[in-house]
Amino acid sequence: MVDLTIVARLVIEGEEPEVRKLVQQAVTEGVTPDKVLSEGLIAGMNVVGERMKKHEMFIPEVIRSAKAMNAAMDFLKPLLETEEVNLGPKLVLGTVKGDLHDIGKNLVGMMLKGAGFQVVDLGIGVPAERFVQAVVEQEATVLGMSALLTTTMPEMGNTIEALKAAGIREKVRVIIGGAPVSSEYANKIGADGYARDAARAVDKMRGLIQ
Ligand code: B12
Repeated sequence: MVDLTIVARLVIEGEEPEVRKLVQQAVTEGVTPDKVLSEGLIAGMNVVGERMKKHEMFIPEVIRSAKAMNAAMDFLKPLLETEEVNLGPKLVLGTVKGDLHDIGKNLVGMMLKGAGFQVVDLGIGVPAERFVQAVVEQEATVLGMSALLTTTMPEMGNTIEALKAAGIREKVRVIIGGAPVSSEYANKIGADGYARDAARAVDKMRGLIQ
């Protein structure tokens, strides 16, 4: 019988082929996919988040862990969907219009997937109206926006205004991030939260949706 704590440890170590193999084996042995997800993959990524915050793990290692988790998720996701398991809160994520920086945003997306969120990544250069459309279509609970340029930061405020104009501002929590952004800026534009890195983004999002 596969020990799920070993799956978690292999996620932390970023051992993609082994994670995938053990996850498949666990399901074959009759462990439910949601149990594999929560006690193996998510448990591992939670440790990764904590270690990242304490600077005990660095970005390349975090990306390795996230890739290991994502590879196993490719196998688990169809099974979770047929089981009608609650896949977790849905987040629409993107880098704002005029901005093509996506390394940090991608890391945030990976960590959130690791934490059990469903992430709809709209990519880079996303205009306000596209964010609004995606929030409606996806029935998202959270909207996450990234900006790395002082010139593109105002797009976050523009998107919040567009959410208000569409009458859906109250339906979605808005969290922002990126090097030039701060919690003061989040307050100024009326966002619900800010996080300075991917590990804290997970904590913040969990707090926001409670
Ligand atoms: C890599 C990089 C690029 C790459 C981007 C590649 C890519 N695919 O992303 C390239 C070379 C393409 C690039 C282009 C440009 N860049 Co550039 N770039 C950088 C650099 C060196 C690193 C950014 C990065 O990836 N950091 C690593 C990640 C992990 O950190 P992060 O992005 O901050 O993300 C973390 C947090 O911020 C947070 N976070 C991020 N997003 C989100 C979202 C949410 C919802 C949450 C909660 C948290 C969160 O969590 C992340 C993970 O922990 C920075 C310098 C720097 N030190 O920041 C300059 C920098 C951002 N770039 C800069 C500039 C000026 C440009 C250009 C305009 C240059 C030019 N003249 O062409 C163009 C802009 C093009 C455009 N329209 O966007 C300036 C911005 C200055 C300013 N204040 O506006 C910087 C600061 C460099 C500098 N010191 O001048 N750049």
